[in-house]
Amino acid sequence: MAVKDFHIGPGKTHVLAGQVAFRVHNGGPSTHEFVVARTDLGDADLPLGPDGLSVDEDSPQIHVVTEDSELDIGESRVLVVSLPPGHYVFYCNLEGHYLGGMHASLVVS
Ligand SMILES: [Cu+2]
Repeated sequence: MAVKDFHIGPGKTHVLAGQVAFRVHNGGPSTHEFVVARTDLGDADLPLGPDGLSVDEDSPQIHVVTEDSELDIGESRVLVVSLPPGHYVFYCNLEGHYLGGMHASLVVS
């Protein structure tokens, strides 16, 4: 998994349910965050909050599973999450980054 301006590249788009390890590397050139949410919506169709610049994580259509905030440039982290089957999206929710294209989908089965 790589996050960088303005891209999130999934290593895979389909994994098996259970413990899923995300190795997240911030390729810069700015600070990013990494949010995993369960939703039936497509990764490009998430509702925006009142600022119009970031995803509305209070929306009943989105269930945030985990989030790793403020990855510094060049930093790598491993996030291990237990994921039941479903449709997930990940994105960076710093102002404007989602709109810039920092989102991707993952199917867990
Ligand atoms: Cu970002």
